[in-house]
Amino acid sequence: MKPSVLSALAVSALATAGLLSAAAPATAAPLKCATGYFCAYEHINFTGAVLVQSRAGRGSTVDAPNDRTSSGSNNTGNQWVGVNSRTGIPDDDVYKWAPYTDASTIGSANDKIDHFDVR
Ligand SMILES: [Ca+2]
Ligand SMILES: [Ca+2]
Repeated sequence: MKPSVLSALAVSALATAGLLSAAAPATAAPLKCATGYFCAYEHINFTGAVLVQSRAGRGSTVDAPNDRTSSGSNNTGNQWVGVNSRTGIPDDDVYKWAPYTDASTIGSANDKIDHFDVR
């Protein structure tokens, strides 16, 4: 091949590689939760819709879309407790975030939390 053809092929290969990497649907980037806030996410690994973004103080109850939370990030100095509301029997604390902790998955509490208690 002539040098010009080789370079054209190289450029083409590079362009193709670039397009492929740009189009590849890498796992969704985690959403950053601001300092001082607690954030709850629809999906694991801090992805999907941000269901709760709150800096409510200790003693607060923070409502959340029912049965959707799958991960959460606690950037506050308070404990945040995910609560499953129940009828006829006491509500159930299904997951607890200690101050300044993240949970990329929440095990058996997945898609159960209906509100958060800040303690
Ligand atoms: Ca979910
Ligand atoms: Ca529930």
